[in-house]
Amino acid sequence: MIAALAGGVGAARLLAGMVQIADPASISAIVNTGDDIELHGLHVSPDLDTVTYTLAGVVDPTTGWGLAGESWQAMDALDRYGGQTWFRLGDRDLATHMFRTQMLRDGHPLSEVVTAVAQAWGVTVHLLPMSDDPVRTRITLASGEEVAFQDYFVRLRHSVPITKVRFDGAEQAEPGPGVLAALDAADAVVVCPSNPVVSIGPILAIPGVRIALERRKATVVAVSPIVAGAAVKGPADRMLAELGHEPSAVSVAELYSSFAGTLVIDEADAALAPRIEATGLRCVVAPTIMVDREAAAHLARAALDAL
Ligand code: FO1
Repeated sequence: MIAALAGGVGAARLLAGMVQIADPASISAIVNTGDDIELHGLHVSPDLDTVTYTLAGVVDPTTGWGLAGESWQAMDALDRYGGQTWFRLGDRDLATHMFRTQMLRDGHPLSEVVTAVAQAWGVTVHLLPMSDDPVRTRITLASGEEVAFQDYFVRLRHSVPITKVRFDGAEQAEPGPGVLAALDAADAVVVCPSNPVVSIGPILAIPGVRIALERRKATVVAVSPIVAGAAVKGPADRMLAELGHEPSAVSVAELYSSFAGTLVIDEADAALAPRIEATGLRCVVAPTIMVDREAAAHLARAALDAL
């Protein structure tokens, strides 16, 4: 049994590799919900949808989110009214948010929505929201203004410096159904190559999660999302720097060293291995750029073999 901590695109790609070397039904992915957003009266869960669509083989391959071959009639029609179209919701993607919103309104927890959506797409990996309770990542910009995650990430194109990140609601949130059980029962826990601050951070902020990992640290392996000082995708390197960390795999090791036993880094960072091992983590060097599913499968294999 494998448990994975997952954010969006990088995690989804690794999981798409992992299902090629392990039985999908033996994998439980604990997914970040701090990016969730209410828009047009709909509840959107970007990381859960990115993981679901990627595992279903229907994700848009260029963006890594949303559905391939989408039409944008609703967004175009909304433009007529000057409505909010900065967060692009394709016509078929909208059905996911409509369905999720109705299930939530009918009193079903997010975890039941996730199971229904995953089943509808034939995804057999167990997808577990980190919590059924609302947790929202809030970003304080250098201007002092605090904004919601998607406002920072999409509306402002994460092109503004930040000074603080917090996870509103995390202290009061319960781990989602099956989350702690998966972390206790798994033979291996894989921390996917997602943004350590805003994708893995919210999951660790859920009461009980960090301690569950610390208890089994030796069988927790993380894959660095930072390669040669840069994020493979997104603003993780800049966020680390703006929050006072060196934008490198060494900072990832320092952030993870209390609950992970091993960090997989890219060959480009091989020279950092001594500094990473000085943080207490074992360091494994492997190709970590997932150019295709085969590369993702090899990376998943390398991560699991590291334990
Ligand atoms: N990212 C963008 O950069 N622009 C968008 O318009 C956008 C829309 C969107 C719609 C649904 C969805 O599931 C994800 C979407 N994303 C978009 C990606 C999303 O902001 C990120 O994947 C995560 O929140 C960060 O991992």
